[in-house]
Amino acid sequence: MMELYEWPPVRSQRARWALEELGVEYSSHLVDMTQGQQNTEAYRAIHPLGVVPALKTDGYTMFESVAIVLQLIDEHPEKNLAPAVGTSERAAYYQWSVFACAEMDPPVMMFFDNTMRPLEHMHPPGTQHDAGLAERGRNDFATRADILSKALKNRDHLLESGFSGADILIGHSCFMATHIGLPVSDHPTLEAYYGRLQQRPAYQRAYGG
Ligand SMILES: N[C@@H](CCC(=O)N[C@@H](CS)C(=O)NCC(=O)O)C(=O)O
Repeated sequence: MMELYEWPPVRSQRARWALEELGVEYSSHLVDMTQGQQNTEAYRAIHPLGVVPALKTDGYTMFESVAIVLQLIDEHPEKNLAPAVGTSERAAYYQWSVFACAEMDPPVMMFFDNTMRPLEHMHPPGTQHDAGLAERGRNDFATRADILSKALKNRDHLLESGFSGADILIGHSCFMATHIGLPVSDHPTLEAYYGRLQQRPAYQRAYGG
């Protein structure tokens, strides 16, 4: 059985949401960040950076939330969560999937690190919140939210062909932004899109509500 290493509600939710969409059976290992479990030798053998998520299967162990989602979806082509390789839809799928980790995560984390992250969990220890960096995170997030809003103007999902793994990845960015106080509501098209994603039963199972 697949084993997911997670500590909700962080980026491990992307993997959980994909597992729920695909109907894959899995077990959950909570890596308690408040107890430093991410830094144990046992967990570092699974994820050398000591962050979540990581996924252990009969055949492989892997980390990186986006890579895990893409791999799981490839293992279940019958669920149609990824367009055919080599098509223009696949190009859009790659683009938005990578956009999630390369362009959405950094400003969201920059904002979180400089507003909500408890001082005792700052890296390196002793670092203080920096209001300038928080503002930069907010502005960079807004720029990217505008780009997504334009892409979603006349469609329900990022791909013309409908819901895909790219929506799981960007949808989690919307969740995280909302969760830490970055206003998705300033971007009505993106907010409506996120609202549609939240209606999905698999989303509700993954995010607990
Ligand atoms: N690029 C990685 C980032 C993973 C990551 O940084 N996860 C955070 C939670 S969102 C974490 O585990 N942080 C542990 C810590 O800050 O000590 C991915 O997308 O999987």
